[in-house]
Amino acid sequence: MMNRLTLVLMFLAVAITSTAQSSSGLRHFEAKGNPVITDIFTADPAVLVEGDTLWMFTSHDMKATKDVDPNKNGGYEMEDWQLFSTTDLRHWTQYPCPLRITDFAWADSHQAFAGQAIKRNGKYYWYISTNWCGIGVAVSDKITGPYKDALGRPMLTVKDCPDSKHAWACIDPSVFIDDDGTPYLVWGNGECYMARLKDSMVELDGPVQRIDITEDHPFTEASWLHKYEGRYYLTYASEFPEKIAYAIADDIFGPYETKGVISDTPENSFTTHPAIAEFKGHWYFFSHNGALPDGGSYSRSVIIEPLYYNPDGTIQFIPATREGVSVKE
Ligand code: FUB
Repeated sequence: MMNRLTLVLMFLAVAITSTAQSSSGLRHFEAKGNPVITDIFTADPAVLVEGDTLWMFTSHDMKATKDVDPNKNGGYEMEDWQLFSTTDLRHWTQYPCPLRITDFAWADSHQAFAGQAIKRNGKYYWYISTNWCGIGVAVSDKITGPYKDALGRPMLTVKDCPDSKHAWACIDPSVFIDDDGTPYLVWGNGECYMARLKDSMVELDGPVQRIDITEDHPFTEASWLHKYEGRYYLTYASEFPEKIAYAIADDIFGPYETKGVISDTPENSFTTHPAIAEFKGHWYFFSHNGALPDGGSYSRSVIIEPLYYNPDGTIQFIPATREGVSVKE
């Protein structure tokens, strides 16, 4: 039988543990299917696998939690980016906000659009977009930050999107390091662009090249590059409202052959935004919908589904479910 002293000691242990968690700024939660994160609105997932940990970098929609003019900022109210980690896709940790749009003094748009982070030479480089002010890059010695603007100016602007005419063409950077160690950046809205990066990760190494995507599944935005069995997969948001389509190439700069739609327009959101990664021997697809209460196209939520390849390397259609991933070890 527990005596009173034991009960008091147990209570103190619990109290001390929760205080330690809140003072460290970490928040632990369990995902109950899709959407994965239910207490803030998250969008544009980008993932980085390190050993047994999957890190997820997201945009942060603040529309539903703020009293804002619905016509302001073209509907988006996005001031910072968020970081999460998991070892089983079910138990998650959220970290103190590692990067804000105000960390980029030149970003007069004040819009923290989609980005992706990667590790190189012992540092983490986080490429972000800002709507019409261009693509920036932040750097940190630790994945959890603090991150600082690596250049003090945009790394790319609409001038680096030579075939584009609209102000928001230079968004949605996705970074990829090939097996031989060469880094690449792919980005764009309306038109898709790609360039090799220097080892410094903050400068282009060679010309910007336009990636032609055939008209059967036209390119809108949200490119994501990955490699599977020696071939390059360019996954992207197509048409509007957006679906996710993909194309495959033998050379990273193409030509890319479109292979079809792998995910339909998500529930209650006219945008969608893919990430694809292998984690613990299984492949996963990350995206967003607007399915939370108060959710919508400007208050989105990250979802995760399993992804399967056919024997010829094509990707099976990914139905949207509320169940999400089942945890696989
Ligand atoms: O989240 C803002 C923008 O909406 C992203 O940059 C696009 O990919 C779309 O998801």
